Amino acid sequence: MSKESSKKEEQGITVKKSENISEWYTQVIQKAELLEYTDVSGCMIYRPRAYAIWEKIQQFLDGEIKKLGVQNSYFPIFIPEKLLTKEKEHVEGFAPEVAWVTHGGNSKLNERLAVRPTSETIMYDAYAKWIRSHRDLPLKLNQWNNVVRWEFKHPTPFLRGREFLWQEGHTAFAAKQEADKEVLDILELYRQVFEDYLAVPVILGKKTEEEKFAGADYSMSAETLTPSGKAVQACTSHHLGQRFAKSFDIEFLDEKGNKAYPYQNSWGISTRSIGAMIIYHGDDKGLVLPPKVAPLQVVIVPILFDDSKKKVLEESAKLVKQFEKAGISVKLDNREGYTAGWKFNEWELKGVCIRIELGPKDLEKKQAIVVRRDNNKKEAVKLDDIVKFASKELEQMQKDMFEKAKKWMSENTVHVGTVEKLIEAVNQHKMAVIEWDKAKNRIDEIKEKAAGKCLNLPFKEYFMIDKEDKEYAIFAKSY
Ligand code: 86X
Repeated sequence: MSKESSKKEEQGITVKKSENISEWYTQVIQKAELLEYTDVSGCMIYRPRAYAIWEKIQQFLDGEIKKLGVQNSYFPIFIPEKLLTKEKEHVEGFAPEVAWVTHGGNSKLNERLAVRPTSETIMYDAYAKWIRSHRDLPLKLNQWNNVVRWEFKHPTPFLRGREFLWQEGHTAFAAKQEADKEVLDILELYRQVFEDYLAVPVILGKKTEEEKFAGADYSMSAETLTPSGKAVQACTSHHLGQRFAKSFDIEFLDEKGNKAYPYQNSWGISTRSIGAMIIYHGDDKGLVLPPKVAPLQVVIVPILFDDSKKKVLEESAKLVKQFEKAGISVKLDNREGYTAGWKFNEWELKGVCIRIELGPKDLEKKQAIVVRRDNNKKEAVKLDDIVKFASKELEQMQKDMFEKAKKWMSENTVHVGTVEKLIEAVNQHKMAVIEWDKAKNRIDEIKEKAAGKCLNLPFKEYFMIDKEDKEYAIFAKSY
């Protein structure tokens, strides 16, 4: 049996995105070799294709936060119970999700240790030692790490799991204004991650009092409605005020020699963002990745016949060199034992942005066929122009994918005048925009009748409908 036929039945996605999006999603994630299940529910293996996407996000964001003066660091994964519960309010709601280490080998520990669900407590315990004078401020540390939250809801790859990857930034300032400004600076960087890298449109806004982080004075978020009809929040930027400073005794002497508490922020973006991107852009053939986060941007598939094989492979190898020189990631698929058609399907499944087909007939005409993954656009391009052409197409593809996603989201966002209409819209898996005054006392009813929640109160620029001074709220079902 050829390699091809033995693999055939596993190759494609067997369900349409429009027919069963959750089954489609599960298949894409496994068949595109992104994540693998393990025996621990909610804990998944990030295979190289998934991790590479995360690395693209990291590269961008890490560079940007360093420009803001943030430094990377690492704190222990184990947090003593006494520390975790020091700021009462913030732990209360989360307590059922904490995973505990109780034993080392056979001996019981004197104090059980939490596996970090987030690092505020362990970091601020250290901040209390490090912050003494106004000269020690601002202090801006970040961690790229993993966190564990022992959820009992059904896990969804990337979107809901018990262990995930993120960055958590924790900063302390002498003045509230500086902290307030940073909350927005970070939110803008997160917007760029979503819109400019993942090609996912987001709505920035403030969390309501009910939805904000309990340890925060206020929380900002970026929200998106995915084509499954459920919204995703994959990042938040909080202003913690002086609450943690007070419970962790973080005090400093200000310029006049008076004792003061610093103002703190914390902010994070997680691998959830990748899940939102996959649901948005994938299609019935599999993954579609925006060029800026695609681990592989171009694949060259030579069409091989015995008599012309050598020449075609030589020319393909030349193209590879040119792409590499231009900084475009490229692979030559010269595997034997698979037909060209089978390879096309495979690279489509894995979301490679551009496929180049090169056969002997093309070679005679000094051209190759270039196919774009997102819209299937096919064009014969002269070999001399191919790298330039492909690089333009990659840029265009990045833009087109975002515009398409943005259009989809706006078409699925409805403005409603009453809570009744809102419940109807959310039940139709839409995002509903309503005057906050009309909805704020009926949150429980909305939750009950539509299984929806308030995502955030969007910034003015999103829904300046008629009355500038009105505050709006967006509602949807959510992951
Ligand atoms: C909230 C707050 C904050 C830094 C972020 O949203 C961004 C990055 N942290 C995280 N949060 C918790 O504080 C929390 C605490 C415990 Cl004990 C828990 F089990 C789960 C939690 N989940 C979220």
